[in-house]
Amino acid sequence: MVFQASSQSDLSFAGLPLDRVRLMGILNVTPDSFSDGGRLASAETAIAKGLRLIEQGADIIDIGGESTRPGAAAVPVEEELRRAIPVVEGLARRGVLVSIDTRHAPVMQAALDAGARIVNDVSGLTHDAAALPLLSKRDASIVLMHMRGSPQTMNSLADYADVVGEVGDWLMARVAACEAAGIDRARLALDPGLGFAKKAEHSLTLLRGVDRLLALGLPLLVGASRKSFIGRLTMRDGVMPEANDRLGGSLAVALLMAQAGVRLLRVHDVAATAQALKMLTLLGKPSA
Ligand code: HH2
Repeated sequence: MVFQASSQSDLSFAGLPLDRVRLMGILNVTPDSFSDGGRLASAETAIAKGLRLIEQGADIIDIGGESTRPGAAAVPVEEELRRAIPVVEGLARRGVLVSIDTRHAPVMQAALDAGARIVNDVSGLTHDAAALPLLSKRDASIVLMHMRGSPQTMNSLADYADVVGEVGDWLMARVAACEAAGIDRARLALDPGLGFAKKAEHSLTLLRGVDRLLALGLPLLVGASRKSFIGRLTMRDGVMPEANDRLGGSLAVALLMAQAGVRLLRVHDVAATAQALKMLTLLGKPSA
């Protein structure tokens, strides 16, 4: 199979040259991600986990205090702040490049004040009207992800004639909205939002059509790690592998995306992904 070279290697994101694949390690600070109680213990546990992900090869740590899984209940902003900000502060203080995964302007603001340098918004800065004006005054880098509706409603909105084209058009409209608000496109990365208002077939089509998304000319971030579409597409005897049992599928997607020229991957399993990418490079199939 011949993969077309892309120009991602000429780009950078949040100060990281995209001359090679960069891993965004996922650090969820939702209650179900902690086995023990106690907020301080939770923050310390999360900071230690973030540092471990960096040792394993992550370039960015993406901290999220609100689950955006399909059907997940919304979390009050105060609670999201209490969960995420001490962890942002603890990791930023240790020199980690921190991304805050939030749809809420007050959380973006507090995270940037605490040292985060990337805002990762699954709503592409559409959820909170205060987000664009806020970010026009700050110099953070921004991930614009495609979705429709909210985590509560998105599954019913997965209806596309040309999912790659429609997602690309929507993302470029968000780039235009950012530029109109005074945000330079050099600060932006795009993300097709696998699994967000997408049926499994849509996520597959987006991955197969990644060249068209790369051709948009902005850094492209892909988050397939442990997503339910991998589980749904790899069912055995009608049983879907649990999130923890989707590493094989997640690595397959990561390697194919790297070969296609994607330079930003959002992953849970940093060590395994870094090892797989190392082998890809050694085998003479470095990303384009
Ligand atoms: N996926 C999730 C959350 N944030 N951000 C970006 N840019 N791209 C993604 O694909 C993306 C994202 C999925 O969130 P959730 O289902 O809560 O699980 P997890 O954070 O463990 O991936």
